Amino acid sequence: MTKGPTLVIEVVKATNLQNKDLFSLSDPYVVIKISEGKQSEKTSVIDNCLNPEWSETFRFPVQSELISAQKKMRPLVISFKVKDKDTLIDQTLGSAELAMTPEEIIKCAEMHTYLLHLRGSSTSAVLEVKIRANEFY
Ligand SMILES: [Ca+2]
Repeated sequence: MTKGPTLVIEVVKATNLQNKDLFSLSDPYVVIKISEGKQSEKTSVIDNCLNPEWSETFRFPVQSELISAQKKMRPLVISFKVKDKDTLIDQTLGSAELAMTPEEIIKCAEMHTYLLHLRGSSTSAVLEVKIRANEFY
């Protein structure tokens, strides 16, 4: 049981992803990282799909990240990278970041939906995520 603030992040879905596979469609999954990348999680891979729906929820205990963000007067950065699963090297289909101040996180008790436009995508792809903060896990 982890005490302290926890970020609850649901990766809902992506729309209009770029196709990077030659003979089929991309096989997307999402990598989530908190701040300097000490914590990361990934969704499952959805084969052959440009509009994947994951609806997967992850919990990140962020007490030490919040303290360090407060000290450095910086927001906490949550980064999302959508990748295409391949046999050799997984290519990036697009990425997005969300910066939240410690105050915003503490106040974020209800689920907020964010529509993130993916950088590096030639197809104006959008990633939908939901975020809320729990005081205790
Ligand atoms: Ca692939």
